[in-house]
Amino acid sequence: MDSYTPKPEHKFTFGLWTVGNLGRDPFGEPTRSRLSPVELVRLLAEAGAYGVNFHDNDLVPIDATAAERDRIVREFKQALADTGLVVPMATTNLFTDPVFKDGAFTSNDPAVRAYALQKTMNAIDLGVELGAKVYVFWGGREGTETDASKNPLDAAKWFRDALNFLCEYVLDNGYDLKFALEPKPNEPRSDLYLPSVGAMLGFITTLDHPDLVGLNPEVAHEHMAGLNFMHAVAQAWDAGKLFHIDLNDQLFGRYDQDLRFGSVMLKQAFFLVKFLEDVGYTGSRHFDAHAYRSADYEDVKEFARGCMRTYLILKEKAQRFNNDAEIQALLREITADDGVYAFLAQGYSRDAAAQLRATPFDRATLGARRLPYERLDQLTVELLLGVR
Ligand code: GLT
Ligand code: MN
Ligand code: MN
Repeated sequence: MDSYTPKPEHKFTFGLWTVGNLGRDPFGEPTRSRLSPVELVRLLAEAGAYGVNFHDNDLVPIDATAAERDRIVREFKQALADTGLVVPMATTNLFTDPVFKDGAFTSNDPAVRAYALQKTMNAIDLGVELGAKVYVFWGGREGTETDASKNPLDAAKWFRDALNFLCEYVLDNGYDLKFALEPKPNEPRSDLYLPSVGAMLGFITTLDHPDLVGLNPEVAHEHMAGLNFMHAVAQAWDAGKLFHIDLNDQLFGRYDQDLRFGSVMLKQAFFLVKFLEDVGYTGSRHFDAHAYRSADYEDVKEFARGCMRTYLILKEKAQRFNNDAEIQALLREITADDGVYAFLAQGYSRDAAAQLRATPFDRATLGARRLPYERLDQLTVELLLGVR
């Protein structure tokens, strides 16, 4: 037990599909044998996780009978009770089965769209039964290989109609559940619709119940598009839409890697953790990552521990950054405000505009102002490298 040991208050969660990943990739067969949901719950409990999330079919196979479903759910609930793990989030698998090869809510086939809705209603019931308060929508197949195949305006309408229908379903059933949309730019489709956090935020404003719908941003997905994830998270937070978060790691310009949190882009991970902790994000810290294909289940446990431990180490580094006298003095210098422009703080008024127009600016002096960002960044790097 040290200060990097995960505790329930940290709200570290994993999907069944993360530690349950078999090591299959497009070029190779599985390298790990399948563990049951109950075994995965035990593994997560041993690693120190707080919660476990799932797709409907991570728990109940797509072709299970009603009796099988009931037995599986009963055993899973028992494993939760035995370990103390909770289920904060659930979601639907709308991507594995061939029925979804052209999309789920945005399939060209109305029967597939209807089936996707029905499957999601059932999966929402399952998630709510197990205590989920957040319901994720990752549209893994909602996209195209060829734009000859689909009109993006039709796709947007179908996706909107589906979310509106499902929001009504949640309200009608009195469920305490919010939706979190998870954007991704590509993979497995060549292009996915609504590819970034910004795109999803815009889309949510077109829904019938925008208050019920927020974001589940994922590190890897914004990185795949070469974007600054922390900025995307900040925008979602600013809009009151950071309902959930998928933490992992990913180098720019690569296939979908889903690496252990903080394993490749440490500085980005640091500023992300610092942001989440500074603003007081209280939701799950969900790790949507998987262990290397070379790992056995002992190593999978190390992977899970590593995600949480790195988060907590970075959290401590963030505190150190906030308490570092030299760093804070630099930040005060950079953001100094003598109050001269306080008249702009209330926004536009005719008086403020007139006063602004009459204000002289010394452009050369402003442009020559000292901004010691090299010093600041080096101090940050030294702090991260452990010599500060
Ligand atoms: C899938 C995907 C993830 C999503 C999951 C939720 S499943 O593994 O790569 O990013 O969050 O459907
Ligand atoms: Mn991913
Ligand atoms: Mn994800």
